[in-house]
Amino acid sequence: MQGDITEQEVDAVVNAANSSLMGGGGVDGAIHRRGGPAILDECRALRASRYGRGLPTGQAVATTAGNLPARWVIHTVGPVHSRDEDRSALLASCYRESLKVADSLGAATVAFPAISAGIYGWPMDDAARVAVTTVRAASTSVEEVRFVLFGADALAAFERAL
Ligand code: AR6
Repeated sequence: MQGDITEQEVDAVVNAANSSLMGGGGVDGAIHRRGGPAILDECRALRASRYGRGLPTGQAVATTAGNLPARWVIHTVGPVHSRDEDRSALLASCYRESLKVADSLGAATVAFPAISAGIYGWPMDDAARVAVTTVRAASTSVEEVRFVLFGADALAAFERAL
Protein backbone atom coordinates (compact mmCIF):
# COMPACT_ATOMS: atom_id res chain seq x y z
CA MET A 1 0.00 0.00 0.00
CA GLN A 2 0.93 3.63 -0.37
CA GLY A 3 1.14 5.44 2.95
CA ASP A 4 3.09 6.58 5.97
CA ILE A 5 4.57 3.76 8.01
CA THR A 6 4.24 5.72 11.26
CA GLU A 7 0.43 5.57 10.95
CA GLN A 8 0.14 1.80 10.59
CA GLU A 9 -1.95 -0.10 13.10
CA VAL A 10 0.16 -3.23 13.13
CA ASP A 11 2.02 -5.09 15.85
CA ALA A 12 5.43 -3.99 14.60
CA VAL A 13 6.79 -1.42 12.16
CA VAL A 14 10.26 -1.86 10.73
CA ASN A 15 12.62 1.10 10.79
CA ALA A 16 15.19 1.65 8.04
CA ALA A 17 17.77 2.73 10.62
CA ASN A 18 21.53 3.21 10.59
CA SER A 19 24.10 1.38 12.72
CA SER A 20 24.22 4.11 15.36
CA LEU A 21 20.52 3.56 16.26
CA MET A 22 20.51 7.24 17.17
CA GLY A 23 18.04 8.36 14.49
CA GLY A 24 18.40 10.07 11.13
CA GLY A 25 16.29 11.21 8.18
CA GLY A 26 13.66 9.41 6.09
CA VAL A 27 11.66 6.67 7.80
CA ASP A 28 14.01 6.76 10.78
CA GLY A 29 13.39 10.46 11.39
CA ALA A 30 9.63 10.05 11.01
CA ILE A 31 9.48 7.11 13.45
CA HIS A 32 11.50 8.89 16.14
CA ARG A 33 9.57 12.15 15.69
CA ARG A 34 6.17 10.55 15.91
CA GLY A 35 7.09 7.80 18.38
CA GLY A 36 8.74 10.16 20.85
CA PRO A 37 11.78 9.88 23.13
CA ALA A 38 10.97 6.44 24.58
CA ILE A 39 12.32 4.84 21.39
CA LEU A 40 15.64 6.67 21.58
CA ASP A 41 15.95 5.80 25.28
CA GLU A 42 15.78 2.09 24.43
CA CYS A 43 18.14 2.54 21.50
CA ARG A 44 20.66 4.17 23.84
CA ALA A 45 20.33 1.25 26.25
CA LEU A 46 20.95 -1.19 23.40
CA ARG A 47 24.07 0.73 22.39
CA ALA A 48 25.28 0.60 26.01
CA SER A 49 24.71 -3.15 26.24
CA ARG A 50 24.41 -5.50 23.24
CA TYR A 51 25.51 -3.18 20.44
CA GLY A 52 28.41 -1.12 21.71
CA ARG A 53 29.79 -0.86 18.17
CA GLY A 54 26.39 -0.31 16.60
CA LEU A 55 23.86 -2.60 14.95
CA PRO A 56 25.58 -4.38 12.04
CA THR A 57 24.14 -4.08 8.53
CA GLY A 58 21.59 -6.83 7.86
CA GLN A 59 20.67 -7.38 11.52
CA ALA A 60 17.55 -6.33 13.44
CA VAL A 61 16.56 -5.46 16.99
CA ALA A 62 13.28 -4.37 18.62
CA THR A 63 12.35 -1.50 20.90
CA THR A 64 9.10 -0.04 22.13
CA ALA A 65 7.15 1.98 19.57
CA GLY A 66 6.50 4.80 22.06
CA ASN A 67 3.53 6.87 20.89
CA LEU A 68 3.07 5.08 17.56
CA PRO A 69 -0.04 2.94 17.07
CA ALA A 70 2.23 -0.08 16.65
CA ARG A 71 3.51 -1.91 19.71
CA TRP A 72 7.12 -2.39 18.63
CA VAL A 73 9.66 -0.86 16.29
CA ILE A 74 12.05 -3.33 14.72
CA HIS A 75 15.21 -1.47 13.72
CA THR A 76 17.26 -2.86 10.87
CA VAL A 77 20.22 -1.45 8.94
CA GLY A 78 20.08 -1.75 5.18
CA PRO A 79 23.15 -1.81 2.95
CA VAL A 80 24.28 1.34 1.16
CA HIS A 81 23.86 0.63 -2.55
CA SER A 82 27.14 2.15 -3.71
CA ARG A 83 29.27 0.81 -0.89
CA ASP A 84 28.39 -2.57 0.53
CA GLU A 85 29.62 -5.75 -1.14
CA ASP A 86 27.11 -8.61 -0.98
CA ARG A 87 24.49 -5.93 -0.89
CA SER A 88 21.61 -8.11 -2.11
CA ALA A 89 22.34 -10.72 0.55
CA LEU A 90 22.51 -8.01 3.20
CA LEU A 91 19.23 -6.47 2.10
CA ALA A 92 17.57 -9.90 2.12
CA SER A 93 18.98 -10.41 5.61
CA CYS A 94 17.24 -7.22 6.82
CA TYR A 95 13.86 -8.67 5.89
CA ARG A 96 14.60 -12.16 7.21
CA GLU A 97 16.11 -10.96 10.51
CA SER A 98 13.26 -8.49 11.06
CA LEU A 99 10.76 -11.32 10.64
CA LYS A 100 12.75 -13.44 13.09
CA VAL A 101 12.58 -10.64 15.66
CA ALA A 102 8.84 -10.32 14.96
CA ASP A 103 8.45 -14.04 15.61
CA SER A 104 10.32 -13.76 18.88
CA LEU A 105 7.98 -10.95 19.97
CA GLY A 106 4.85 -12.78 18.88
CA ALA A 107 4.01 -10.06 16.35
CA ALA A 108 1.39 -11.21 13.84
CA THR A 109 1.30 -8.11 11.63
CA VAL A 110 4.42 -6.28 10.45
CA ALA A 111 4.82 -3.21 8.24
CA PHE A 112 8.00 -2.72 6.21
CA PRO A 113 9.22 0.37 4.36
CA ALA A 114 11.32 0.02 1.19
CA ILE A 115 14.56 -0.53 3.13
CA SER A 116 17.65 1.09 1.54
CA ALA A 117 15.61 2.64 -1.29
CA GLY A 118 15.92 6.23 -0.01
CA ILE A 119 19.05 7.80 1.43
CA TYR A 120 20.95 4.51 0.95
CA GLY A 121 20.46 4.81 -2.79
CA TRP A 122 18.94 1.56 -4.07
CA PRO A 123 17.03 1.61 -7.34
CA MET A 124 13.41 1.03 -6.28
CA ASP A 125 12.74 -1.90 -8.63
CA ASP A 126 15.72 -3.83 -7.34
CA ALA A 127 14.92 -3.04 -3.70
CA ALA A 128 11.32 -4.17 -4.28
CA ARG A 129 12.41 -7.42 -5.95
CA VAL A 130 14.67 -8.34 -3.01
CA ALA A 131 11.97 -7.38 -0.49
CA VAL A 132 9.19 -9.38 -2.11
CA THR A 133 11.30 -12.44 -2.94
CA THR A 134 12.76 -12.64 0.56
CA VAL A 135 9.48 -12.19 2.41
CA ARG A 136 7.74 -14.77 0.21
CA ALA A 137 10.46 -17.33 0.90
CA ALA A 138 10.71 -16.64 4.64
CA SER A 139 9.64 -19.17 7.18
CA THR A 140 7.75 -17.12 9.78
CA SER A 141 4.68 -17.09 12.00
CA VAL A 142 3.89 -13.52 10.94
CA GLU A 143 0.43 -13.54 9.36
CA GLU A 144 0.50 -10.24 7.48
CA VAL A 145 3.44 -8.40 5.99
CA ARG A 146 2.45 -4.96 4.79
CA PHE A 147 4.80 -3.03 2.51
CA VAL A 148 4.12 0.64 3.18
CA LEU A 149 5.47 2.75 0.35
CA PHE A 150 5.95 6.48 0.10
CA GLY A 151 4.65 7.58 -3.30
CA ALA A 152 3.12 6.11 -6.45
CA ASP A 153 6.45 5.09 -8.04
CA ALA A 154 7.43 2.97 -5.06
CA LEU A 155 3.98 1.38 -4.97
CA ALA A 156 4.21 0.56 -8.69
CA ALA A 157 7.65 -1.02 -8.23
CA PHE A 158 6.36 -3.28 -5.46
CA GLU A 159 3.31 -4.20 -7.52
CA ARG A 160 5.61 -5.20 -10.39
CA ALA A 161 7.74 -7.25 -8.02
CA LEU A 162 4.65 -8.99 -6.61
N1 AR6 B 1 6.63 5.95 5.55
C1 AR6 B 1 6.93 5.09 4.57
N2 AR6 B 1 7.99 5.23 3.74
C2 AR6 B 1 8.78 6.31 3.95
C3 AR6 B 1 8.55 7.26 4.98
C4 AR6 B 1 7.41 7.04 5.81
N3 AR6 B 1 7.10 7.88 6.80
N4 AR6 B 1 9.54 8.21 4.93
C5 AR6 B 1 10.36 7.86 3.91
N5 AR6 B 1 9.90 6.74 3.30
P1 AR6 B 1 15.04 5.98 3.88
P2 AR6 B 1 17.27 4.06 3.68
C6 AR6 B 1 10.47 5.98 2.17
O1 AR6 B 1 15.92 7.07 3.38
O2 AR6 B 1 17.40 4.28 2.22
C7 AR6 B 1 18.14 7.51 7.57
O3 AR6 B 1 18.84 8.72 7.77
C8 AR6 B 1 11.50 6.68 1.32
O4 AR6 B 1 10.84 7.50 0.35
O5 AR6 B 1 14.16 6.26 5.04
O6 AR6 B 1 17.33 2.65 4.21
C9 AR6 B 1 18.68 6.40 8.46
O7 AR6 B 1 19.09 6.89 9.71
C10 AR6 B 1 12.21 5.49 0.68
O8 AR6 B 1 11.47 4.97 -0.43
O9 AR6 B 1 15.91 4.65 4.29
C11 AR6 B 1 19.85 5.90 7.66
O10 AR6 B 1 20.99 6.69 7.86
C12 AR6 B 1 12.20 4.42 1.78
O11 AR6 B 1 11.19 4.87 2.69
C13 AR6 B 1 19.38 6.03 6.23
O12 AR6 B 1 18.41 7.08 6.25
C14 AR6 B 1 13.51 4.26 2.52
O13 AR6 B 1 14.17 5.50 2.63
C15 AR6 B 1 18.69 4.78 5.74
O14 AR6 B 1 18.40 4.93 4.37
